[in-house]
Amino acid sequence: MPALLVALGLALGLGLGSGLTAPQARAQEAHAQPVRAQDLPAPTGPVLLTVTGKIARTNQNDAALFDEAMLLALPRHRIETTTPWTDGRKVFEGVRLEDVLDQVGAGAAVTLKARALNDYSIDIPASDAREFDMLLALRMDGKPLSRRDKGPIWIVYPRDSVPRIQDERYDSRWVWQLNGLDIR
Ligand SMILES: Nc1nc2c(c(=O)[nH]1)N[C@H]1C(S)=C(S)[C@@H](COP(=O)(O)O)O[C@H]1N2
Ligand SMILES: [Mo]
Repeated sequence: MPALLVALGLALGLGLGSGLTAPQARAQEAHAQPVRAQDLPAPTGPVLLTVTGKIARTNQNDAALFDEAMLLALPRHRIETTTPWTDGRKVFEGVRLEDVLDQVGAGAAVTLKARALNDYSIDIPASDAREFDMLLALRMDGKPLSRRDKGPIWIVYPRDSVPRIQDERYDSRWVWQLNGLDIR
């Protein structure tokens, strides 16, 4: 019984502790976010991705719009993996989701609400981007992803190299036809 009481006390103490420190930690993060006078350059081609929400850099009202050239100006990365939706090992190329988050000053992101052209939408923990280096893939086996086949942007996880993300919870975050990220 005493052990149970100690455990209960600890649990309550931890809950109270985090409740008190969380807002302060958040405030510090907000201050750490660099204030940039310079906005993002405006897109010149068709807009593929619109980022909204808690971002520090914008190029149209409160949003950051990206055309293909803006995305591909970021460092290119690749992930080679099988997927439940394709046959055999595929080479996905694109840019790291985290680099896009950095571009828009989304350092305080907790949740990314991802939206697709087909109105699919799902919340992705921002920590995934740091943990797994997901891609915003624009090409598969060297060919642009077409709208009728998962394009123009597909969120790709390194599925083959990380066994614990080989499950339905993570599969549902492989948003294809991605066109929006709302940063919360
Ligand atoms: N754009 C878009 N991406 C999507 C979905 C969708 O309906 N639209 N479904 C998600 C879910 S819930 C899963 S489990 C996987 C696989 O979907 P499938 O079972 O329809 O192949 O893709 C994810 N990505
Ligand atoms: Mo799903």
